[in-house]
Amino acid sequence: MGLNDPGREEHEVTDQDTLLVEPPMYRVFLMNDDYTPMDFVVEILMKVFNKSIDSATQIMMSVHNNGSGVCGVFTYEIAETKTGTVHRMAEESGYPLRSTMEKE
Ligand code: TYC
Repeated sequence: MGLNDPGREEHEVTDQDTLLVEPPMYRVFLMNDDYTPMDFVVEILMKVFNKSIDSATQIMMSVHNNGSGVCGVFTYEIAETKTGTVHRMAEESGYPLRSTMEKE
């Protein structure tokens, strides 16, 4: 099956078809602040965004130096869940770390 399935009917690609095949994707960002410890940000990137320690450290340093940085690209519900998880974990630890999401 799939795009090359000979039985697949050809038809005009409409906006609705595009939505069904490719859902909108959202970039999730971490924002820099002056108070959240670097180690905590690395832990978040590893636990919530499944980054290796090297990749997490690179992203954390980029956010620290540039003000914000992309942690990953997800469908809406997954992006919302990850953003909420970042905020819950930060709040539980008493840090002001913020995460935002933006449609690609
Ligand atoms: N700027 C913070 C510090 O110097 C570290 C930090 C990095 C905070 C990334 C948030 O998203 C962040 N402790």
